[in-house]
Amino acid sequence: MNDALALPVGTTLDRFIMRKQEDFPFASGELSQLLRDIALAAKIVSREISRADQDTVGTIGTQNVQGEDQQKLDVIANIRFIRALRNGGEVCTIVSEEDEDLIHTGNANAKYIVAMDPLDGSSNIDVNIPVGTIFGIYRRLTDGGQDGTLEDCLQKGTQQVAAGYILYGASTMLVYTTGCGVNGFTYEPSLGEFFLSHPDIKIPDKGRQYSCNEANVSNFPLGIQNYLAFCREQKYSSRYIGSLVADFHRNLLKGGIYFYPASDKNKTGKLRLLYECNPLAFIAEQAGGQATDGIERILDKTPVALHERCPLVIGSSEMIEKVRKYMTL
Ligand code: AHM
Ligand code: MG
Repeated sequence: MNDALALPVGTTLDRFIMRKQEDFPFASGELSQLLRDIALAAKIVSREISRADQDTVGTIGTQNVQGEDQQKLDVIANIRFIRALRNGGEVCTIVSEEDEDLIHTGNANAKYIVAMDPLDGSSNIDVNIPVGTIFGIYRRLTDGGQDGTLEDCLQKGTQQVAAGYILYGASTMLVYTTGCGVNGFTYEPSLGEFFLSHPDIKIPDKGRQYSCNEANVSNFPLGIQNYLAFCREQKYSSRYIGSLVADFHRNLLKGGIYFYPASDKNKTGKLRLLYECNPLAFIAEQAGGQATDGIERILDKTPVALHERCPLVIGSSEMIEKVRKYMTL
């Protein structure tokens, strides 16, 4: 059921979540609380990002599990989201880009798992370019009373009960789905509230923008190279921020395609299946778009490791179909 159209622009996120919950008579309210916890952490991280002072900007001198330099804000965002999820009580276990192992919250009876990239694109932070948080939510498979397990976390994307992202840009936006369409909320800092600003988002079936790191083109698979040549022939616009949430968000609203394929440098692509590709794939599909690794639907992929990477081609449906054709030629 999708009652978003019945709720006017300007509805607060809290009211929206509550009204959605009322559509499901047996809903316990736990997922609603979890979404509110994420929104709380988003407000705090938004404040830290806009502050951008010497306590928050720059590297911290350590590397994350991927071997990438950790920014101070990576660490701050990770702490803020973990704290909100732990205190909220609805999540037993978290997978984070910033932590090699599972993070157990101590809420062993909680039934949800969250996979998240607390601050994606953070290498852009010191040049004031938009960054984002990405999250996917799963119901645990194991019984409560114990910490979540690897099996609980390595579920297919189709098993997500909700997914979303927060874009910290000119304004801060939270966009999420629970499988009943996609809705976007804009944060009003002076009131401390997210308000519904983009109800029932639908991605245009086709667009004229493509987003990829063209410096890697000679290493892309041939099908992708040929598709890129097609985009250039068609005089599509190249639009690449290098911040996945921002590139995805633009394409979601205007129509377009984002791809980060496998290359010689990144043999299985760069982006992470659990907390980058799966949540955005769920949102793309709910908005009428598609997401593939070039061959297989992202949401059908069976994860085998917490931090595994996979190629991503995501966006407007007709553009993805075109890529699929080029990949099979
Ligand atoms: P991160 O999770 O370390 O921030 O890396 C993911 C980011 C995406 O936001 C972005 O689309 C991509 O990496 C950019 O990669 P590249 O610089 O290779 O084009
Ligand atoms: Mg990331």
